[in-house]
Amino acid sequence: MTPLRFVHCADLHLDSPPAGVASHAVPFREASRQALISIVDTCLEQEVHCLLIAGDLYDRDLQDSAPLVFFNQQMQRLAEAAIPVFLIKGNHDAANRAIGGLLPANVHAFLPGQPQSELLQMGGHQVAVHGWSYAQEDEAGFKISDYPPAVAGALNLGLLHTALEPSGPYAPCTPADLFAKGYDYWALGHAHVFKEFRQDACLIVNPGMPQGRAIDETGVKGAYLVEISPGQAPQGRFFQTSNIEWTRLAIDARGLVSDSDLERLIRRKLETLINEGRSQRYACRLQLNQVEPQLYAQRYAVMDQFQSLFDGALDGRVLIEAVRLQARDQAVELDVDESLRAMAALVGADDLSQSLQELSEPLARSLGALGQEITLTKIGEALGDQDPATVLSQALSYGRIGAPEDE
Ligand SMILES: [Mn+2]
Repeated sequence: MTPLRFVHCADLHLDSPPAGVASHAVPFREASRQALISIVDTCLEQEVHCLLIAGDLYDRDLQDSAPLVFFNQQMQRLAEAAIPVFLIKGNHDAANRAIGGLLPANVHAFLPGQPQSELLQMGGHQVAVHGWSYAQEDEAGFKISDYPPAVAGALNLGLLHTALEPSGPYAPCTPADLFAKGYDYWALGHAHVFKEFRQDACLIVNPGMPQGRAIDETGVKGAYLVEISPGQAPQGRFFQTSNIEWTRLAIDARGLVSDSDLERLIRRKLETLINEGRSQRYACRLQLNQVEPQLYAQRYAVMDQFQSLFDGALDGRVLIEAVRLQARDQAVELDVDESLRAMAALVGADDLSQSLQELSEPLARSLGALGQEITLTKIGEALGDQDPATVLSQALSYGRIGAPEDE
């Protein structure tokens, strides 16, 4: 007998716009639709027995019917291949009334309330699919004990949208609770990152989301293709469905004092990213670290310049979500003259404590915030048996008392 074969996806958030790139070309806005197309393509190519959708299909209550029409068209492609679809609602689409009505006949939406079971034959296997939809955003009252016991002699698949935490608003439960149900496979949703847990012949998977939408959803995103033979542990593999990859690109700008040098470095980094060939497109946050004072002083102009320069660069394969600059460490602007005068006064002074008093003030002024670090007390402590001139020249060089531990 051939194994039961299915695709499991979750958290599509269909048609929700990518954060921070709303003004961009249609391919970027439609990334979630492309991901759904990829999922359906895989279902057809792999001749799966069903598709499981574990919540947050939509981002919110629908404002218009466009995403619904698109979803139904894709489900119709599966209907033509006689592939059933099982879906539950998550916290984001709990309020969505469109789900459950107006769906193609091959799509079964589980209802809110008590978890329900669908028993059917697929690929020669007796299969029980158990599921339940959120009625509202907060489902803190959920109890895993409400899920039906495993049906003997069947392959048992559980659909659940959960944060997989012992308490909280998102259907609280733990992996141990899920293993205890005796199901073969748990199709989870909610965490936007891939997670899996195995115990004996049970596999719990959260496939992550099919397409990231914001800079905190970095990396390749996708869905999960699963095969189960009765009596054996499920086998699965993640497959990519995202065509835009969110990524943070960290660039060390140390030593670069012209924007054209920095521009060349960024371009090289972006080309390297593209050449890695992981994703069709990248939505990047450029994080420029250790920026020299000359450039940092013009940081707002630099941000605007690189944002417009690289947005849509490399044949439209790069999108800039944001440019962030971090100043170089120890980029302290000293008032050298004032400090040197104070040092000279100190070295030639009879009354050291009086001179220290006089010194600490210009030091504090010239070192700005670091003046708090170089206090009179600390100078006094550091002096000990050391030469005052050494202590002070270190303070001026490094912006702190004592030589730096490293570098
Ligand atoms: Mn969710």
